[in-house]
This record gives sequence, C-alpha cells and structure tokens, in this order.
Amino acid sequence: DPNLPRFRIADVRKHDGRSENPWIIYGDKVYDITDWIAGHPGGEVILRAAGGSIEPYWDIFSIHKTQYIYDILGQFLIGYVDTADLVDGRPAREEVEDPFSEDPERHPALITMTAKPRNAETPTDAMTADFLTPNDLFYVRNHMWVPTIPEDPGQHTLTVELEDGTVKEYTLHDLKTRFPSHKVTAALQCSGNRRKHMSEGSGRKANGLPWNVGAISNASWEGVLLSDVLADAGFDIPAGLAGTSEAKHVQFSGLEAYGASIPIKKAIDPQGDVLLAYNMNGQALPRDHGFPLRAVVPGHVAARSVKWLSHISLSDEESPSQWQRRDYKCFGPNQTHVDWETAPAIQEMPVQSAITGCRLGEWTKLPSKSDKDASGKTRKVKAKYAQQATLSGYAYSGGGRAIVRVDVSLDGGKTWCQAKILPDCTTKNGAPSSCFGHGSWAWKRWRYEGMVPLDAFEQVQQKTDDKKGGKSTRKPPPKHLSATFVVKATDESYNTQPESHSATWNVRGNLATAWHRLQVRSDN
Ligand code: MTE
Ligand code: MO
Repeated sequence: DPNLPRFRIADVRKHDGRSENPWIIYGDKVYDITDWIAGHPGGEVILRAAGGSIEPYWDIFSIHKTQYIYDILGQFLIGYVDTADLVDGRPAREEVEDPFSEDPERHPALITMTAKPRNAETPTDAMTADFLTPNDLFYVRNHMWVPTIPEDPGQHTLTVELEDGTVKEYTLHDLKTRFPSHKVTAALQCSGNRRKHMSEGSGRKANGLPWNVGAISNASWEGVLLSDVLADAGFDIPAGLAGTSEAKHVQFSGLEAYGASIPIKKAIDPQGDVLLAYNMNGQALPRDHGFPLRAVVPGHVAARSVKWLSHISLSDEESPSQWQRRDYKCFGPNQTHVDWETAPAIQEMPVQSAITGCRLGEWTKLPSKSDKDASGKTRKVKAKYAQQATLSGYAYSGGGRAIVRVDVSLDGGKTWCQAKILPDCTTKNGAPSSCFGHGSWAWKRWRYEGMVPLDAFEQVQQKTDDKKGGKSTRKPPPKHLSATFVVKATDESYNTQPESHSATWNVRGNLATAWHRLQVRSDN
C-alpha cells in the first residue's frame, strides 16, 4: 500500500524492546509487532530485534524464513522506511544493529570456526597440557549472541515452574546463600566434536561446523544441585525417583532463547551431579560460558548444559526447542531425509578419544641380532631403523563411565599397544583427589611413547635427489615417509569406538567417534 507512511530509522528506534509498541523492520517495511508478542512461539526474544531490523536475527533463527512467517508479519505492516535511510532498497548497513556487538573478547589462541555467533575450539597444543582446561581456552559453542546481564549479577533470577504451574523465583544470591554448594569435575563435549573427521573419513560431507578434536574441554564446576532446587520449589523427589511423578523431563531455557531438556531421572539421580553452576575452575563463569548461571549435566551431550540459565520447567514432554527436537539427534548412514520425530535426542555420550599431541624423534638403528627362523636355523636379521614417537591425547565416555583402556596403533591399526592413562583423578597416599563428583565425568589424559619401525612407514613421494648417477647416495632410512597413528578407547561397559566413520556417518554429523587416525610425515 503506497499510501502508508514513511518512517525515519531514528523514529523506528524509539519503538525498541522497552516501548509499549515495539516495531521491527524487514526489508524496507515497518511492522508494529505489539499484538504478535503474546503469540510468538519463541516468546519475548523477538523484542531484542525491536527498534531495528529483524534480518540479522532471522539469519540466526533461519526457521523464520518461510512464507508462513512472512504472511503473519504481513498483518502488522504499518509503513515503510523513509527512502532517505535506504541503500539499494534496504536500511543502510550501519543502521542495522549487530546482534553480536556486546559479545566478549576472545583469547587469540582459540581456533575460530565462526565469529558471529562465536564458535571456537581449544588450540590443539593446549588440549591436554592441563587436566583442567583454562577458562579462556575452553571451547566455545554459541548459537546466538552472548546475553548481557544487569549490573548486579546477584539479582539475576531463575524461575522454576512445576507441572501444576506453581512458579518459584530464585536470585543468584538466593541460590548461593540458601543451598549447599557442590563441586563437580566434568568434561563438556559438543555432539559435533570431530565432525571434520567424519566427513573426511567417509568421503561424505556431514552438515554442521567442521570441528576437529577441540570441541571438548574439561573443568571443575561449582554451584548448587538441581535436585536441591527442585525439591525446594516443591517437586516430590521420592515420587520422581520411584518413577511415579507426572514430570518426565526438566526443561532449561537460556536468556537468549536457547533451550534443551534432560530426563527427570538424570536430574534427580542422587549420583547424577547435575549442577546449576556459577563458578568454573574457581572463578565466576566467563560470559562465553554462561555467566552468571548455567546448567552442567555431566556425562550428557554438552547441548543440554544450558548457559545463561533463566528458566526451568518440569514437564511430561521434552523441551519444544529446535535444539531438542530438530537437532542433536543421530541417524543411520542410509537416512538422508530424516524423521526428526522418531529419533531420540542425544543425551549420554558414547566413548571417544583423540590424539592431540604427536612428536617424532630421531631415527635410531636398532642393533642387529641373531634370530631363529621357523626351522630353528639361526639367521642374521638385517639392521632395523625405527623412529621414536611421543603421543598424547584424551579419552572420555558419557554416563559417568570410566575409561579403562586406551589402545594406540603406530601402523594404521594392524598392531596395537597400550597408552598410559595419567593418574589425574586417582588418590595417592591419602592425598585428596583433584576430581569431584560421583561418576567419571572428567576426561582422561593419556600418553604413549614408542618406537615406530621403518616398515610402519610408507613412501609418500619419490625424491629425485636421492639418486645420483643411478646409485643412491643416501643411507637409509629413506626420505618422505608417512605413517598413520591411531587411537581408540574402551570404557568400563566395554564399549569401544567404531573403526570407520562410514559406518556411523549421519546427515547431521553428530557423534563422530570412529578411531582417530592421524597421518604423520617423517621428513628427516
Ligand atoms: N546454552 C545456551 N544458552 N546457548 C547456546 O548456544 N550451546 C550449547 C550448550 N549450551 C548453547 C548453550 C552447546 S551445543 C554446547 S556444545 C555447549 O553449550 C557449549 O558450552 P561452552 O561454550 O561453555 O563450551
Ligand atoms: Mo554442541
């Protein structure tokens, strides 16, 4: 309707999230969304876009880019952006708010996957240097912007809603002062960790960020037990434990509209250690990791450890969020058109391991020795060359299952040796353990040192300068060799990792846990 008024962007700005009549811009059109807010399935998060363009938000919440949504929006059209504020028919770029402008600074050593939203993995050399990943090197997985908190974080409120609609409110200050604090040492691992290997190893691209080995980190968390807060809010824990409560799921919501849920059984398991955490490695949570409050669900996929936690509700259903219902599920390698309804949401993690450090030493000539052949005849064995290799990495399993063994192969998986598991959580001579909690929630670091025999290497390319005048001038071992080192772990249920990514490839690239193969070059 060309007769509708034209508004300057400065006027639209007055109709922000605090105004009684919030407006948004889409394309060159202005909409008054006052009557939409109550019916908006995503709740009031839409107010974040009020006073400006909704497009940067719909780039994040891409489910909105459908005719259905455009039709709804059409009902609220009130006018157009004044041509003075348009460039090529759209609001000028500098007029559009950047949803990520308040995001915190990031440590330069983190390996950035995407800057907006922020996704970054822990640098490989820092992965297992420490048992507890330093806070500023802990991997970051954000689906949206990092919410800002009012001046006094103690006043941040968590609402807890029971199935009958009863709501209790707790400020962070209440949580810290009214409930006992607990510590839990736990790794968080994204379901997409090692997705890169799944795509490369199977030759089929899996959808999602191509994480390498660094979408997992380990920390000591401190907070209050979810079950203590649920009990205080009026939930009948004994009924929950007996399986007779109507509530089957605990739904978490974050301030920026992320949401996920866990089964009630895990939430109230006296040995489940589910925390509402405010500290990480002895410091307040960094903003990227959920300041001032996050759920920590040890043993489960990290997608359930909701950051910037603001609301909990008990329900007979899982969280309605897209991250519970439309993502973080696994499928078979044959399933490319998937049925999201029937596949279960990922909760407990399977067993995983990776090589995060690898150093090759000098070649050594192993002393030649006599040997007996099959007929018992003594023969001289030719001198063998071998190269020293030092490997390190992590191993982790979900559900609190301990890692019992880490196997390493220096010849691509033909023969195996055992790595040494570092005693990070074991108690020695009565010394206190550095691990807290009832399950094996933390990762295990492992080390392996061994000699790689020359015949484990393959020639990767022929170099002409090795031969002069038809005769090799070089002494063995030859140049340009490559070997494949492999790791796999086994947990206390004797679950182990699959050999190939082809066997577990899935369209979403979740749970890439096949043997980690690392090709190394020996360019001595
Ligand atoms: N919580 C909120 N509110 N928003 C998010 O985007 N991402 C989830 C989870 N909790 C997310 C969230 C996912 S998929 C992962 S892997 C972990 O947070 C990452 O936690 P981290 O960034 O502290 O490593
Ligand atoms: Mo994740």
